[in-house]
Amino acid sequence: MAVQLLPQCENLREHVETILNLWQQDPTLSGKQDTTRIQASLSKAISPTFEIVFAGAFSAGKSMLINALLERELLYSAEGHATGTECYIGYAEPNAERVVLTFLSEQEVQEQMTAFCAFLNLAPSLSRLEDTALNPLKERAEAIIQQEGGKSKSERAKQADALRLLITGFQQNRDKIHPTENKVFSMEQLNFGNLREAAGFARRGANSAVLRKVEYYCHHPLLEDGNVIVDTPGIDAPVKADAERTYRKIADPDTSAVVCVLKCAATGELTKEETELIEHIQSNDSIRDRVFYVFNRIDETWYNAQLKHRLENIIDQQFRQLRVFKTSGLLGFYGSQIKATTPEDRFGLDTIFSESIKELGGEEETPQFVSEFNKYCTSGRLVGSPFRPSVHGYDTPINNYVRILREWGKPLIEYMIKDSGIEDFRAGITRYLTEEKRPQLFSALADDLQPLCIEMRKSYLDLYRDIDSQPKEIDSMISYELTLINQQLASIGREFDEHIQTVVNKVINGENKEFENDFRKLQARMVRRLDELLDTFSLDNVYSQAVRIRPRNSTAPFLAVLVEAFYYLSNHLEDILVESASTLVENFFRRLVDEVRSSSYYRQLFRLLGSDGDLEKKLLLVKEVTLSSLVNGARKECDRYLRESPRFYEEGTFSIYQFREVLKQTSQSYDISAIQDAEPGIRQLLKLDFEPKINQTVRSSFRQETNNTLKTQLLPVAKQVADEILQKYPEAKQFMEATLRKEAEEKIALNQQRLKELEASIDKYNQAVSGINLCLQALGLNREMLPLITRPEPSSVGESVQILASLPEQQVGDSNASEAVALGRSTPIDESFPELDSILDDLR
Ligand SMILES: Nc1nc2c(ncn2[C@@H]2O[C@H](COP(=O)(O)OP(=O)(O)OP(=O)(O)O)[C@@H](O)[C@H]2O)c(=O)[nH]1
Ligand SMILES: [Mg+2]
Repeated sequence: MAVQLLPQCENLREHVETILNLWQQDPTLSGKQDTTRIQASLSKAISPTFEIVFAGAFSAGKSMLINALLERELLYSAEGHATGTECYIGYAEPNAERVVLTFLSEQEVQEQMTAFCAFLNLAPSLSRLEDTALNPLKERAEAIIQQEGGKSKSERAKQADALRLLITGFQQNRDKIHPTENKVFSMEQLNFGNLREAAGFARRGANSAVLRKVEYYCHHPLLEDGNVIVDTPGIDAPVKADAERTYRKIADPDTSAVVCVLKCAATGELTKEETELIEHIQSNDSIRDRVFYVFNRIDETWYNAQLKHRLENIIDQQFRQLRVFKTSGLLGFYGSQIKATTPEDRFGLDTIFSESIKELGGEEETPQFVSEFNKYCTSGRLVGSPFRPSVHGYDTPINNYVRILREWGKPLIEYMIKDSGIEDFRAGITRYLTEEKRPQLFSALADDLQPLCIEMRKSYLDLYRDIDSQPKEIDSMISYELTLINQQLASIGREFDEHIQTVVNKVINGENKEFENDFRKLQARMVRRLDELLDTFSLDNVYSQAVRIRPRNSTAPFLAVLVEAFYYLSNHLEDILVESASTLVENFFRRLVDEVRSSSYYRQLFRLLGSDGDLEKKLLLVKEVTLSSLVNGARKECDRYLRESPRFYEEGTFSIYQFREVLKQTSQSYDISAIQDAEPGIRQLLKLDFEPKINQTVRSSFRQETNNTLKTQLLPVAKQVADEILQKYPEAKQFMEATLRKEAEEKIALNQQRLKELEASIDKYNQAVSGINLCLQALGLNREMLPLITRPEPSSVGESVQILASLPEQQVGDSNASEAVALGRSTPIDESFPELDSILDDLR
């Protein structure tokens, strides 16, 4: 089944992989495009096999269509759920036809049985698959089929029938089923004399139930060149696991093309499952547009004008410009089979159909094809043809069939086969497989590679130009570097300024996490401190303080007590706010200095000056100014706490009510005891006045103060520093002159190294692309070739470098055409890359 690639294409995988590796290794390129699509198209192009999967609704006629395509009865085709396993049909030499059968493992059989039992609400013990457990289960399944009135009468009956077949299959093939492995048998091991017998075994329902995979190897020209036809269970098969197998096959990267067999000729509409199938097909990169849509059962539209009309609408609206075929697998297949029959065997009734005829009480049962044939003769399809068959209502279908064929013979059969559309389908598939497939697969690969190559070529040339434009002598490198100093100083200053702006903006917008944390701590400390102060301050002390101020008097007004308490609270709160604000500023600047130190502009500044040019010192100065400004702000803020808020004394507020109550209490006597008794009330009063003030501070005014201070202190300094850095040119020049020699030496060496690597990459790229282009040419593809890279002449070295000088001779080739491709001259590529000329001009 292996396919011989053209000699020019033998190293295709290697070439494409070289390009992909170069792409992956280059960090500037690797993230830009996804290469999985290229890998998929590469494996398709060089794969020895090409799997064509037939998929569609169950009973759409997939198996019949494959039989018709190959003109032999290979696959089991029947009403109801016929195919339960994947069947592969590959190529064999005429005398080497064979079948390979892969059986389920006992474990898999058990899993399937358990699933059926769960559906049927049966709870048998299946720990060991002994007949003692299986026979009663089979009887239960048969009973269910009877109850439901037949095996296809309901979903329950269908599942019961599937279970029955599975049990029978397991019992009959026990010797071929391993506990955990999938055993594989050749035809000879199973004592089948030929493919027909083996296929007959696999077709039987019970056997097919325990088969995991069937592989046929047949002699047919369609299967040459590695083509493999795959038959699958219907996507809406009543046995869920079977349907899932089909979906898995559709997603499988081994699947290369799909024949989507649709049933809408018989139903007049696309089902939900069919639409889903089409979507699934489209999402597999291994399939792309390699899809054939077959509207099978077309014969049904011949007897029903409405169906015909609906089918035409569907095709017109949804399948225009796609590969569409209309077929009758049934008429096409049996037509091909009865061509070889004679009046003596009653046109196949005694041979091909002998099994399906089985006499029923002396009367023969009509095979499906015979009825369909008679229907065909009266369908109107023969109008305008030389045939005039008549079906007599008074005679049996079988007699009509034999008589008509006797009268009209082979020409009528030929006519019907033509009508069945099978020949057109076969011709279409054959043309695709023999003429279009290979070129198309390679073309798809080239299409996928093209954008990648264009990107690589551009990137390599840009890099080449960049390295090449840099001085190659130490002295010129030094003067080149010196010319850059001004520019570098300016960008250091600009980056510093931008950095500070970003930091300040983040604080203002509340996006600096650490700063927000610190500020929240400040808020919490203020609120907690107020509570502590209210809880712990001593009224005795406050009262004594008020009395002490006026030595002439031995008592003090309640208001004086309040006044002292106000001073006490405000002063203590000020202490805590000042302390917290200092911590906030300290932390903020510590982080800022750390960030600045680890920035690239800071390193660059060191490189140019050998120091940071007092940058850090300046930041610390700003810190001091910011700190004192914010401490002042904090003091001012807390000083204002001394003023009672006017709301506090407003008529009708709780605070004024409380004030009066306390006043009443304190005026009871003139010694300290009245004040002491009023202590809870006084605390309450203080709380009512202070809480809103603190809230205002921590939630709004002090935050605003902080933001403003940072902004007004930091931003102007950042600008000023940027300017100062720019002024450092003389210092930088002096310093750099001393260090540049060593740096220049290193840089030149590095550039040489980079250039060497780049040249090696370009050579590798060119070799790979020439290899691919030669393969594309050998296939006779009339398409744009992949772009080669013509390395520009180095600007300071006079000699011209012929880039492909290192190409092996056989790749450059003898013919002028292939030489032109290999050298990247006068091919369609040059026209598609006009920018190359301008790059070359620039470099010269
Ligand atoms: N009228 C008519 N019947 C057809 C045609 N093709 C297939 N059939 C019948 O439809 C039934 C199902 O055919 P299969 O080939 O088993 O269909 P399938 O798609 O393989 O079905 P599953 O394997 O069960 O998914 C059989 O009885 C066929 O004889 C057709 O073109 N016209
Ligand atoms: Mg089938």
